[in-house]
Amino acid sequence: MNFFWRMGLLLAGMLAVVIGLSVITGISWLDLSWVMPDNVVSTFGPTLDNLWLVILWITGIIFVVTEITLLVFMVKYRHKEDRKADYIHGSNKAEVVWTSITFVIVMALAFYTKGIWDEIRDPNLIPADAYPIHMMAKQFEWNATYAGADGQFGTADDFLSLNVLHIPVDRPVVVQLEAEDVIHSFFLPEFRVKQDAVPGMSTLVWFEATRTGEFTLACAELCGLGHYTMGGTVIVHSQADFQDWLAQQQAAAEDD
Ligand SMILES: [Cu+2]
Repeated sequence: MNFFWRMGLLLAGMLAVVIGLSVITGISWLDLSWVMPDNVVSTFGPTLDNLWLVILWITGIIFVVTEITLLVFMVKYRHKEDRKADYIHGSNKAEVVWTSITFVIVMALAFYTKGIWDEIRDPNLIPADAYPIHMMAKQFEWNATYAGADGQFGTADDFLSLNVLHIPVDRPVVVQLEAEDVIHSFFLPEFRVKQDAVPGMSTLVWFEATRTGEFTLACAELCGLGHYTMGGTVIVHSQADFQDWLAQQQAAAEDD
């Protein structure tokens, strides 16, 4: 059996495994929802998902083209009796070409994403009516502080919610994120929110829930032995329920 046949059989085998797996698991080639589930509940989430898919397609196509080229060259330039290898010193032309292509792609992505980046990350563009919450991360819990009736933090009517972040639907929320001990990462997968909490730093992160329900709060930074337990819940209330919950907590805080 010559070399081409062996390579052909190998490729056919790999293809059969991939197709077999996709048939057995019912996962389609073009449906990528199993990679990025369609469970997004924040206003900017769909834009981020879309961006992620665009980048996945670009890198995916480059990956496939590169691997095919590698295979073709492996076959084309395989060992043959009486064929000697050439010593070459690299190619300036090739270097310039692939560096330029990469540069253009990265710059295009930078301009394409600037709007959404500003919207999410620019501290000056945080919605003015965002509801403020202070979040202190520590090994291994999330302490959310609410300002209480006076709307001021650091006063007697502040109250704490441990590992459960209560927020209203359809209203921006701005979380002031801090860490007490080591670096943690505030991760709300369904909101497509992830932000490091760094000791000594105060970071603002905002988002707006688009529907009510219970969602995941997790730490996405390996922060110690108990890291895996550093989880919680985000409860998105209707606006009225949120006001009721606030009133209840405030009343309880005043009783103390
Ligand atoms: Cu942590």
